Amino acid sequence: MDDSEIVTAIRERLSRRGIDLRYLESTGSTNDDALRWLEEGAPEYAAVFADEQTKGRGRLQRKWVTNPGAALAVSVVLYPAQYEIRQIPLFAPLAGIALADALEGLFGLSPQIKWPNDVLLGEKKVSGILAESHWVGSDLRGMVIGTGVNITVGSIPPVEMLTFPATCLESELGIEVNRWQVLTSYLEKLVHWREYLGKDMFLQYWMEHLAFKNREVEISGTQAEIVSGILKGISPEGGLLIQEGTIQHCIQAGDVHLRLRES
Ligand code: BT5
Repeated sequence: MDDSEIVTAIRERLSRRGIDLRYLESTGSTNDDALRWLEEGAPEYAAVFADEQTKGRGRLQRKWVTNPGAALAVSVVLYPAQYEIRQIPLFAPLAGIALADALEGLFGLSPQIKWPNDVLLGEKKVSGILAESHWVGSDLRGMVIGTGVNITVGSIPPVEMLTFPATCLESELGIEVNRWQVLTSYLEKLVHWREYLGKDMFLQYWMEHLAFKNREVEISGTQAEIVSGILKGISPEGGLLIQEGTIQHCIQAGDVHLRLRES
């Protein structure tokens, strides 16, 4: 089967789960495409997948590299219900949980979720997630969750571009990986875990897969002072719990960096 036949088969399979997938050979950023689609009235679970991104974005306009044929770049439209507005910080972890679950199920890997928004294999970044909200005044119109997953070695950017070590699925597994299979499983898991957003099962899965648990870490950010201590877990609202002596900090997601403290 060539790519267009595969896409047709996948579109059909995903549409049975309520996912409407658009495929682009090359685009600037799938998050921009999905945000545009949202403005035009996209259905929930409208998804844009591209083979290549020329202006892939990370947080705070950092660059995300998606080389042709080497990676997954997919963005999904979601409409948080009124009661979920206070759970907005859980939407990026939702994607991390869905991807971790897909990688465990497909390949028996042991992925870890680096708070708030990366998926790691062997303490190296295999995936980055960017959740963006579309507000009109104080009205939340919808959200887009973009996920990049490195599949072949060609997906890994040059080391001088990296702020954290990177890896890809094929390097970790030592076998060829079918990215269409990863895409399908990830989107199906996203729909599955959306039902459990913020519930005990969600928080438990997240805790079990939280990177650097019980290790000494350092958190820094643009406005925050540096906090260092033992990473204890996450709060039900999605904050990161850090124990510094007798003080417990609860760090909220934003532009914060989490790193292991060298001993
Ligand atoms: C992220 O940002 O990790 C979120 C990346 C989200 C990418 C997806 S792809 C689909 C959708 N469309 C988009 O335009 N974006 C989303 P952040 O935590 O800020 O990390 C960015 C940093 O990761 C960069 O500054 C690089 O150091 C590093 N980086 C860039 N490309 C990478 C890659 N392919 N693999 C690993 N690290 C990478």
